[in-house]
Amino acid sequence: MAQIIDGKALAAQVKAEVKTEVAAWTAQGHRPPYLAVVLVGDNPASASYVRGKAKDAAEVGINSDTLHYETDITEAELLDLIRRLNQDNTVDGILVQLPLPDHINEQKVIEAIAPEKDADGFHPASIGQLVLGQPGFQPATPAGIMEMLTRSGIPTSGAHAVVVGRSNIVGKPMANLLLQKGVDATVTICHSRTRDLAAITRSADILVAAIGRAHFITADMVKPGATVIDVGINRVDDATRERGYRLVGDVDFEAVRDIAGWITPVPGGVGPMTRAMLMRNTLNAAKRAT
Ligand code: L34
Repeated sequence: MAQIIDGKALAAQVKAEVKTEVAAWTAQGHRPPYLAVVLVGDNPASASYVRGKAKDAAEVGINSDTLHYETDITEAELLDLIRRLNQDNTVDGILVQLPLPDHINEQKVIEAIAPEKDADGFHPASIGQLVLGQPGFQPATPAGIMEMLTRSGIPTSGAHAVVVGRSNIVGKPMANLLLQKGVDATVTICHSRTRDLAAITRSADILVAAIGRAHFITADMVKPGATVIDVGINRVDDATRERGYRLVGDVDFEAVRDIAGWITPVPGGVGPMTRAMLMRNTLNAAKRAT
């Protein structure tokens, strides 16, 4: 039976550290760090994640506002808002929650954010620094996964890490972090066109599932003793729940936990850790601003 990697508990550790650092920072006479969160439209999942971010910020002593706009905001209006936040010296970090409506070019919006306020680490400048192994803002989800591995004492050097999914916000940065000098994993990236996926995932010592399909990773795809990191957050109908749905990951948790050595749950795994790493990025943005 696999050991559970408790994302909620690890996120609480990270948040406690950030809280101590924020207190030390303000004790030196600085104002508290400030994060502007931009939310467009009424996607219930996005609204829920953004509420979580605001709650975490308050908990660690970071000030934040959620700037909520209707779905019909134009791309030009959104770009103009970002320009104003870029120029506002009281704003340390800017985050535009994704996905955006179809009429808005996400990449254009990401690139409009001043690199020194890129709390999400999605700007090409941040991605470039990550790939080069230079200090900079790292996307919160893959950075959180690295913390989970380190804090759980899971060895990475020489390990075969298989990342399933090639998104700009998880798969690509995740693979690059695992590849860094000092982490030293041997990395394979798989995606929807990969042939004989199960043969590859079965050779993984560390398997990161970021596909976006409920229960996609089944027990037969996992090597006994492997570390399985589940990035998926899928809503499946569940009439027994008050909300009418429950959250499940990309991994068939109940079956895979009998095979794996370590496994992250959903909820309470990667999600809370993502939020905690965002707080760390925001603090770093405030420190870099002075
Ligand atoms: N710009 N867009 C931007 N930055 C991000 O870092 C994100 N991401 C992803 C979606 N879009 C983004 C998030 O914030 C995914 N994501 C995220 C963050 C937190 C949680 C899930 C996804 C989270 O808190 N999950 C909880 C359950 C939350 C619930 O009940 O809905 C968990 O325990 O997994």
